[in-house]
Amino acid sequence: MSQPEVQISRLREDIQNYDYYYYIMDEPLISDSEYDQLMQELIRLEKLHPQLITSDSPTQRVGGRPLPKFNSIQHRQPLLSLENAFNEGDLKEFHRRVGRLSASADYITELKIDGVSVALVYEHGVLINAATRGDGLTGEDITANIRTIKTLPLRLRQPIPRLEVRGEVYMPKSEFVRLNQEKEEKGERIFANPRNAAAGSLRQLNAAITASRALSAFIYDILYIEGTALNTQQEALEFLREQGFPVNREARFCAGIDEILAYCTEYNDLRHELPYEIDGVVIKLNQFADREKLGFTAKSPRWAIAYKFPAEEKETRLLDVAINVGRTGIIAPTAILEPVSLAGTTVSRASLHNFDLVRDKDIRIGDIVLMHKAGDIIPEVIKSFPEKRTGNEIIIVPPTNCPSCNSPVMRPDGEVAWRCENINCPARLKESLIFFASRTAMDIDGLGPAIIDQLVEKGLVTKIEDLYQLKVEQLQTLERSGEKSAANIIKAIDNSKNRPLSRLITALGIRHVGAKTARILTAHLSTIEEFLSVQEEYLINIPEVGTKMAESIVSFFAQPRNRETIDGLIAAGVNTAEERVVEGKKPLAGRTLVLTGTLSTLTRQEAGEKFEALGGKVSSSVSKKTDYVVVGEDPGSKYDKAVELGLTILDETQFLELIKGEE
Ligand code: 3BD
Repeated sequence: MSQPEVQISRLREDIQNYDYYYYIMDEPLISDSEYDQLMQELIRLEKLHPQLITSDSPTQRVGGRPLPKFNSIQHRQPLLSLENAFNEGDLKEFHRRVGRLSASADYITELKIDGVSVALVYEHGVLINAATRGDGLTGEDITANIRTIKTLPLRLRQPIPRLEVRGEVYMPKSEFVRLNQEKEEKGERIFANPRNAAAGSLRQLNAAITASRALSAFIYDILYIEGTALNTQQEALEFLREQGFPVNREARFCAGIDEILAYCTEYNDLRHELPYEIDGVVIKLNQFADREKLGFTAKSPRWAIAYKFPAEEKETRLLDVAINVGRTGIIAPTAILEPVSLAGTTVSRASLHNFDLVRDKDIRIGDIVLMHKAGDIIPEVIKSFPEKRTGNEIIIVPPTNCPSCNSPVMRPDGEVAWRCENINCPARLKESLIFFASRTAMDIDGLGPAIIDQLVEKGLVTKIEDLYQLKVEQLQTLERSGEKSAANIIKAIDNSKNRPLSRLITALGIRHVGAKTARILTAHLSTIEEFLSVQEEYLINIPEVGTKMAESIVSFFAQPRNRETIDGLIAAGVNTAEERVVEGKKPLAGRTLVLTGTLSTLTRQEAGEKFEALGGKVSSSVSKKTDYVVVGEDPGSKYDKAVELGLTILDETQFLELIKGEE
């Protein structure tokens, strides 16, 4: 193998190993920044040697262009269904049937993940294709989408000649909540539950969209394997885990029906504590030899059954509808409910999302409504019961004017949401200020909703920039929600003047621009002035920026009111330039470097000093622990040793790039 080949394959192996410990063993071996450095190094080497890129490289999770459509894939093995059990009686009946035909009554119980069923095929240990379940015989080719799921291995830990597995792709509850919040802010239709969100995210012809959603998966079944003999489900799960698959840890060995019933009860109670949604338990015979004795019906195995948890739905009364005005002006109806206990909490409010939905579901004030929790977290009205009406119910319609500032409400083309378009609306201002001061934005400690509410009500703050004119005496006049003294809040406001530009951009609350996007933008635009004059054409040339985002940014900075805010912030002394260099920044801490040969633009001494200034250590001898070997003209034996050990070797240009990237 050539030198770059060795370096690349070492890096890949390392990253794959770190991934395994991070995603599968929940035991990170290195820090995120160390991991990022390895990844960046691999990307750099692959850019230099594109002919060495392989499909199982960790850099290849999102690649390629959007597909014109999904191809269909014929499953080699038909994917079976499961029979359902809804109560104890059904489970006992299943156990009796099993007992008549099987030698043992050893079961494995698994959580029934509420996701999307998929089948994956690996050849010689490399993921070669992935398909949805479809009708069990034919599914859709979603290989590109599956590759973006970080918890699924692109390469197994052993080169199994052929392995086909099935599992469930799911969206964690927290990601479901985040995604729907984002969609609601954009005025887009939200997903009803994590399963729909997972399905919608997987069925994206553009895999970059799938990649932006934190999907995960659990693998639970081997459809086909070559070269390994397995005798029980327990062994199969262990084997899958060893190969690097995410395997759910709650699976349990159960000897007989009593243990099965106990498992079902236990997890019915525990389900709200889990970070992913489950809708039941799957009970499977453990011994494969026993399974053979039982065989299959037309569609499902006789040796397994799915116990479905009872639905968590409750009836209550809709007492009233509150109208909420969000930061972006979205006017959303909120249901005020007679309190009802549901899936582990008491529910008394629920977002009704938008007025179209209220109309379509025919929900009226005074109605008896059926409630559940989307994603096991977010209370939602499923439906009303028109047959239970008394005639006194009130139909809910969108307000014609903003409940806060009374300006007329509008509905932008193609959106489901009505909006208050007055950027000086007090309700919008409050939400904007809460967001501006929040942890991900300007991080102003102590300036929370209670204080902001009073500042706006008393007219002490009528626009964002007013925050920086506040005096201690003014804050002292407020009814204080406690802990933080007026002086501390003023100090925190003052401190926020030194935040990096990316935080200020986040804090402005430009539509489609979150914290991550803001950091991407400020890597290209390093002063607020550049933002003020930026053109759409420039923005869409940034890989992560799309047309919608570019439009939104340009339109934001074109609005006179927003320009005034920025002028006000500049006048107040808020930092509007690129990230200030933080003192004591040591991105290369823990890294060691060896220099050999003559460099052309700087001396070895100077090179070493630059490396040390970033926290790195310079050593005079090469060992396995050396992170980088910088090679100049006429290198000595250190170079040969570095090659022998397969270390990362940098030429002068690469070294300068490394330093520059970290300064
Ligand atoms: C889970 C079948 C067998 C291998 C057939 C026993 C029906 C969806 O966590 N085991 C699980 C889960 C689902 C399973 C099997 N084990 N089948 C399992 C399953 N831990 N959800 N399912 N499926 C998967 C299905 N999907 C869509 C349409 C019809 N059926």
